[in-house]
Amino acid sequence: MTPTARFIMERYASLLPVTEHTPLVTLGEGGTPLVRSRSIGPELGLEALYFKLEYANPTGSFKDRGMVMAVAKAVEEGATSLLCASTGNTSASAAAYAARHGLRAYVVVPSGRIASGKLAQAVAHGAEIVAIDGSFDDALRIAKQLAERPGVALVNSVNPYRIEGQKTAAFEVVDDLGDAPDLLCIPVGNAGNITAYWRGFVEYQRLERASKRPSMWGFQAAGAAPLVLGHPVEKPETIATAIRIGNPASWEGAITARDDSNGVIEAVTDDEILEAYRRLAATEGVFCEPASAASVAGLLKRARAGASLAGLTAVCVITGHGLKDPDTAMTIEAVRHNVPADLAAVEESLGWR
Ligand code: AN7
Repeated sequence: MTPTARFIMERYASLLPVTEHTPLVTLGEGGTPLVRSRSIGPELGLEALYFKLEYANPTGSFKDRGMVMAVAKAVEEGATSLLCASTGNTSASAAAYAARHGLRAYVVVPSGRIASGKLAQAVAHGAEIVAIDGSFDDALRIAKQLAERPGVALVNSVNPYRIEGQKTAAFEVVDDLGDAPDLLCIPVGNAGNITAYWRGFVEYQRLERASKRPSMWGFQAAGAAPLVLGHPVEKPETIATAIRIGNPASWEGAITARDDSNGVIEAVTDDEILEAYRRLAATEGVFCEPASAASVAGLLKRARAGASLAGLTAVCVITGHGLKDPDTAMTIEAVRHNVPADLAAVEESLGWR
């Protein structure tokens, strides 16, 4: 036996669609840290604020939890290829697991709208990449049609195994805290993740591993907020390219999570996202991608609007790593350029002389 019990297919096998015929697939996903906030939580008067660092998964985003389950079932069912539409992270994850299991990966992405780190991953793992002149929603529509070919497994979150694998993040939160938190703040794009967390919390309460379920606070980017508006958005636009989605596949799941949990789904502007993004990096040591910062931006916004947080325990899901999107990080002018290679010049540039 290898010491892999923290990996989700082993740790939560009895709560997943794992049979004796399901291969154990792992690149080390799951078991991600739940790190306590030192700055934002105390400022907001929360009893405790935690960041669930899903960027600590093997390809740098939460997608690996669902992907490992989808790939295991695809292999079990004899698929030879994986296929997905993606704003970037799903394709990076699919490409990695496909490479590991000798499958082809086909990914359809919106041209020019994928953060460079994510595209680099898909390229490195040898995926077949098609960049369309259209949105993620166009890409998903086309991918669903392509997936009718035999031997091809569609691994977007319309694949039910994706949601099953992803729900294990909620299990881990409860296992780490000893009970469910009061609030779960999460960015929402295609809405698979909020659907999955809710399922996980509901199942854990049913199993009496949690005494309660959290209120689900989902946050969309203001330029891509169909769930807030109540109708699809034709031309979604946001700096948070991961959640630049106008017609979420798991629409119903998100609404159920919101309503059954007495929660909210609200919009945050790009400026609010960037403020939270910078604050997380500069005061918490948490470097995430812009979409992930939407969870914290939303919490800050609701606090400013007067939401009463005193005495509550909240978890913000940090879905993807900051290194995915170096271009956004580098919009902060921080490097002192063209400094001569001598001590005095470096001291001078630092203001030490
Ligand atoms: C970092 O990779 O949709 O609401 O194709 O990459 O479950 O879609 C990514 C979504 C949040 C939103 N944070 O999650 C894709 C893709 C990050 C993401 C989301 C995504 P869902």
